[in-house]
Amino acid sequence: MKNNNYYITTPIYYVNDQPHIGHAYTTIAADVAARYQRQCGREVFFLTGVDEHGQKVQEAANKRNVPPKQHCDELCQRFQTLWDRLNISNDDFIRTTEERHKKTVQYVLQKLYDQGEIYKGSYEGWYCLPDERFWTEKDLVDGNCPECGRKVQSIQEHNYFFKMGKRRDWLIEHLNTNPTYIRPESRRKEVLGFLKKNLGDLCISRPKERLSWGIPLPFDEGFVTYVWFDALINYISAPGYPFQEEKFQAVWPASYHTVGKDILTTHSVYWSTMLDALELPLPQSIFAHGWWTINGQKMSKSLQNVVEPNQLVEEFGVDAIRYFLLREVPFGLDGDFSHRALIGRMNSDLANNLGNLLSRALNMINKFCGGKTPKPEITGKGDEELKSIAGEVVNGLEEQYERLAFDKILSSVWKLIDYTNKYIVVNEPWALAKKEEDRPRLNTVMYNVAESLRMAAVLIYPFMPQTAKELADQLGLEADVAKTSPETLKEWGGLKPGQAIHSGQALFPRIDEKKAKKILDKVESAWEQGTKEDQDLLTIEEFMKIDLRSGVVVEAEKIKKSKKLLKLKLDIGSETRQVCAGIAESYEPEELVGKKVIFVANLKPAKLMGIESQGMVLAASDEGGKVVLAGYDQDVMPGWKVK
Ligand code: ME8
Repeated sequence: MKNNNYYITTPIYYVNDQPHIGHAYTTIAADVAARYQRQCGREVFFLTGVDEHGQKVQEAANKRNVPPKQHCDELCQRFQTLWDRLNISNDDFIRTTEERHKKTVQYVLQKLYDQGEIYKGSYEGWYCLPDERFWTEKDLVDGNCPECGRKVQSIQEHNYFFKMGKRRDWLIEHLNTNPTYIRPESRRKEVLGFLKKNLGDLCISRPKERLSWGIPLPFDEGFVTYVWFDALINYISAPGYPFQEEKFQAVWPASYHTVGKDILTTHSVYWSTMLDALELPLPQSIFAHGWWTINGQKMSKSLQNVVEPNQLVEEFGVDAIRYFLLREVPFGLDGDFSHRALIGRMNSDLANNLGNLLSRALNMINKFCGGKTPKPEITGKGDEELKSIAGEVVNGLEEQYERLAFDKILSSVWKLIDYTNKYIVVNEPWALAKKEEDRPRLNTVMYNVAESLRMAAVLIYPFMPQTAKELADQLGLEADVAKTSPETLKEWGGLKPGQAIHSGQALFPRIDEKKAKKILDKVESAWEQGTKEDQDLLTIEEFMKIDLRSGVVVEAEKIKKSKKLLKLKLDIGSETRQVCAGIAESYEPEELVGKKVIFVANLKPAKLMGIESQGMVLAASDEGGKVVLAGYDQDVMPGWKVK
């Protein structure tokens, strides 16, 4: 960390679709870190934004039939609205279509071009359209894109390249000498593994005739900038590089780039080498977190409806969602989202352990102590343990935040909350309240409980800002939890005695079985609908299993007793196949001989009217039974693959 500054970023999300729970996850995590650092008194710059150029966005706009900029404006608004709802405290929001960003991208391109770091070359190889990535023959897995498994296209064109490959040894050295550059450790090893292979140069342009929606190269109007080269620069364009030198110098290098594991290579390899070429220092750490599935399934458009972040906030409240996402799964590992687990945690951790503790404590302070936090007098059972648990929580914080170990932080705060509940049970304030001579002890017990709750308010603030403020208000705290450094909690006893409490609503209402059932039933029926819609769709892999071939009819005859079927013999290049086709009402056998058809070659053989059929010919048909064979608009040879 440079001086007292802390600069944290999220990826800038594509505006090709609505924000979903995965986007919310990274953004909430970065928000928690930013809020904690602000509490500690650091100068925080927290950046998020949207990635608006490139093929994906252009295609999404085309699909909606609106100009790309209008599409971006509308989708960008959805992200911003969601971040407001999720209480995201970003200091800036960058859009890659903004002038300030374009100017920086063009500056960087020109600078690297002038330095000889960018050159024009010709590219021949494979291209994955949805991922917008180039691959060499060696990279392909079963002939498909190694990242997404989809089909790649063969491509040949002139383009501009950034000299990335020559920086491979330097980057390996940087990773070896800076073990926390990529976190968690398992991901650093993954990147080192990736770098073992040869590292090529990075194609940083796209010819305008193929893609127009991008930032033009300043030195060649015929090209736009590759979307990843454009997007990564957001991390320096937002803080002002190179036009606002002072502002930029104050925040760069970033303390943390938080990203999902899907985009670790682009950050650790492309971005690091780009920065090196610009002679800028590298960020301190890149953290790649894991992947959320939904009830064990990959997020998809239809399932996404069930866990749409706005709906979740409406149903469960913002803080419960923020808490759940960071408590349920260690940051860095993959996790599975389920409403059942969310309700479970809301009831146990939030309503029972925390919510009940506050309402019990305030009730007793009202009843036994005249509604004011008492002054502690006599020490006794459990005091030392309570203080020592609180000490452990506070002392571990800095290091845990340094590692972004959110689940660990929360579990240790809940250890304090759980122990405070036990402390009440062990000390029985209701019994102490019965005897005047026990009053000094009662005062200590109630003071300690309130002090523990005050600590909890400060500690949970980064995760649950609204709840923390509500907790602090009910306890009657004067200090703003957002500005109370957890450092100050190192000493037990910061709570001022004599403060009036203000009991209010329960922090978290319990979701009883009836309500839980209603929610789960609703989710399940939406879920079934969603998965059904999903099942109706073929993946590209499923489609590719169908072996479609061109075939030529060499023989055709009627089948006795069948009005509809004809028996055909087809030359499909490698062999002759016999098939039965339901086209007898539309075609005479003689007119079929020599016809080129589309043929499904890998269908299980079947017997129709006692005749073996090994495949199927494709045809269109209307409601009235008219059938037209599918064919070609040019001549084809038997056995060609149809795709
Ligand atoms: O990749 N689980 O944008 P993107 C967890 N524009 N996190 C998830 C997730 C899931 N199932 N799905 C998405 C891009 N994410 C580029 C980034 S940065 C210079 C350019 C989160 O809209 C996660 O943070 O595809 C992932 O890295 C990011 O969304 C990808 O967002």
